[in-house]
Parts: sequence; C-alpha cells; structure tokens
Amino acid sequence: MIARRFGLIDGRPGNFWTINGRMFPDVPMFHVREGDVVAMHLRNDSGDVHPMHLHGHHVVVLARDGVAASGSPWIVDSLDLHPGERYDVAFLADNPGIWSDHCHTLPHAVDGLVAHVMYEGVTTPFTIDGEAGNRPE
Ligand SMILES: [Cu+2]
Repeated sequence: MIARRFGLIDGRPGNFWTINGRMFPDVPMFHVREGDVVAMHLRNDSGDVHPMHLHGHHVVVLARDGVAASGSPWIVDSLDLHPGERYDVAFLADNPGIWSDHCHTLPHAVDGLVAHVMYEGVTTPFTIDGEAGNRPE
C-alpha cells in the first residue's frame, strides 16, 4: 500500500511517501525464487498519482479495483496508480538479481517511494548509504 506520513530522510523532515507504512531504505525486500509466479496487490491511499515501475520484469495486470482484466493481456513496464486505485498484478521471476520497484516520478522516489525485489541466493557487495562509495555503472 502506498501512503504518506511525516518522517525524516537524511535528517530532513517532510510528509513523505511510504510503502506498507515504511520509507526507503526502511522498506523490507520482497523475496522471490527463480521460477516463482509472483502476485502483488497494489493500493494507492496517498492522494497522488504514482507510476510504479519494476525493473527487470514486465508485469501483467490481473484486475483493477477488483474487476478482472479481459481481452488482450495487459502487460506493463510502469503502471499509473491513481488515488484510491487498487491493482492485482503478477510477474514471472525469471531474471535473477536485486531489482528496484519504485515510483517513476523521481522526486517521489527520493522521498521514500522505493522498494526492491530480491531473488533467493543473490547477493551484492553494494550497500545503501550515501557514504558507501557506490558508483553508477
Ligand atoms: Cu509517485
């Protein structure tokens, strides 16, 4: 569920975006195993639009606001969640890694709206911290 609450990011106070009540980097990883068919329920109670974008996969929409999708498969790279909307989506875990799942309105991502999907058995030497010295590829 996407919502908002008061909090601090890098010591900066604000009314930030949350995923299941938590702001990045305090959002638990979603754990998957290669070959899983992963179902996700998305709900936007935040009062703003969020184009949610899962890296490394395409997502099929199963239902919007409880109404099953029909016709041609609705396969998306990013999915606009309007205020109050609920989506049931699924993806095939066929691309091992640690992938960002975030709002593509990037100021929203900076302000907390980031989660990750992590495959079993995959690790990274990178850490989440401005002091970590990570370098973009
Ligand atoms: Cu957003």
